[in-house]
Amino acid sequence: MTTWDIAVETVRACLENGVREFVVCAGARNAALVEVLARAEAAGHVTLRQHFEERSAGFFAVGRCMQSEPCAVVTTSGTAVAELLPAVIEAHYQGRPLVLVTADRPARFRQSGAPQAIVQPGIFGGYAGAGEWADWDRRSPWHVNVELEEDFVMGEVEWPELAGPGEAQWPRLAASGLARWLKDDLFRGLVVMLGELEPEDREDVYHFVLDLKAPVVAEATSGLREALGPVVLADPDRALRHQLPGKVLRLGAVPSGRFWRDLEELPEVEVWSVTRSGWSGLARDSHVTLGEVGRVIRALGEAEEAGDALGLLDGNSRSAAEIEEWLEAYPDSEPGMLRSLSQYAALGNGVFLGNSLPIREWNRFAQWDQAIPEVRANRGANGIDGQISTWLGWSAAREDAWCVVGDLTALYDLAAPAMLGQVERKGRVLVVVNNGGGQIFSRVPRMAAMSDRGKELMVNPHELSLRGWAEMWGMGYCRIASQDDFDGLEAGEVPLLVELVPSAKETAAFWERLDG
Ligand SMILES: Cc1ncc(C[n+]2csc(CCOP(=O)(O)OP(=O)(O)O)c2C)c(N)n1
Repeated sequence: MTTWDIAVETVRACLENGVREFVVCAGARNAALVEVLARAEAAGHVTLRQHFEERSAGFFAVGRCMQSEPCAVVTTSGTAVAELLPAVIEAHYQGRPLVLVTADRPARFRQSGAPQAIVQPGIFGGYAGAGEWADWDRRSPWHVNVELEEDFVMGEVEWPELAGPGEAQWPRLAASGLARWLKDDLFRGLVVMLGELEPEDREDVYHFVLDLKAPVVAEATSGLREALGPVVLADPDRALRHQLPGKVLRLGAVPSGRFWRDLEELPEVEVWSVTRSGWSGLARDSHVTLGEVGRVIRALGEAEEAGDALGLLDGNSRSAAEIEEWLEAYPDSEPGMLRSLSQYAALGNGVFLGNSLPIREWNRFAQWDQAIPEVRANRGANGIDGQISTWLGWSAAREDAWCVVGDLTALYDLAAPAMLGQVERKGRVLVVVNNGGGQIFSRVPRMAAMSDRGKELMVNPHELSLRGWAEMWGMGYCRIASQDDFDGLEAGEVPLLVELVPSAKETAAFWERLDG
């Protein structure tokens, strides 16, 4: 086959397997693929976007896959391929259909030291499947490595009759064990923990949880944190530390809260997870049901009321009132500013939360009155890399999309805004909580005993402002250093960068009151 024919076949196979979106990262080696894709775009078969930086492109594609459809990244050969590894790992742990189409030099170049010739087959290890397309389950990364000569002669392309995108493959559903478990020993206290839920799972989870009437720990990414009302624990990490439940039912992705981590050391608490990713999220024994959460719940039938055997919800209004009191007392603290920010963001059309403090503080301190249409995060491998890119991918077609990340997280993904010209811009707001470094580490108790130099190495302190970065990419800019500055926050036609600068003094005082 000629290089052109191989390129045509590769793109056709992608189309036949339901891949309709591509992020192109060009180089000499993948020029034939790029040209075939350009023609597929002209024929109306695909959506193309481009980026010069493969790491960012990979995460952007992970974000696109959050819409349940596969997305491919198309790279040239060499280290361009290696740049995709973090996104592939994230997609592996999230269970996303990320496709990697990597141009390679012909096999004879391998281990020769020739330019841009590295060993590409298997480069993603166990994090991506490869081989016959028929073996792809459409819910995990898939690698297509294509050997191409650099010179090629272009020909015509005939497009196949395209079927629908194809369904993800799931193992056979078995819910009877879980149904029995849910009825046993309810006197020991059942707590439901909600991690990230796909939008199509939410309705079933919502009704099931309300029927169960058990206390709920609802992460913002479940999409049900606000909607479930009085059964949601206002300060779950504190409530559960004092009163240990006998059983935990987790629905959705692995939760980010403290209590989930504590479960590692609490083998007496039985845990059953129902999850699309299949990960138990714990290194100890627990039960896992792999499947679409909504379908598993429907298979359980009517939920029997479990109730609140331990009275965990009794102290709920007191906990909530206490948090409100400290948020009001320290309005310019990081939690205080996040509370105000969440009131603005709730008017938008979805929020993406960065790892580190944003996701934890949002879960604990964001407003409770208004349900936000969708909240997303990259909780697969919990990296701080590629966050802005993933947000842009997830919200590419969405107006009024918000993102909240830490300053180091933003500095990690400086090339992400290159995509701003290829996505919806209206009402887009990127909030960077600039607390001068990785302040999550200053909240870790065991760090208190570290030397000053040790702490400095952990936090990466800095005094940078992101104003110049906003200007570079044509974003509006707004600095918020106190509650009064929120008056200047107005989203518009141009993406807006909000640099949120909390008071370190108020933040320290807030935490001392809450934890003290
Ligand atoms: C790729 C990657 N490198 C390192 C880490 C370890 N890490 C976790 S949080 C964090 C600091 C994040 O700082 P920032 O984005 O400013 O957020 P803040 O802690 O201030 O909320 C680091 C370095 C990580 N999670 N991922």
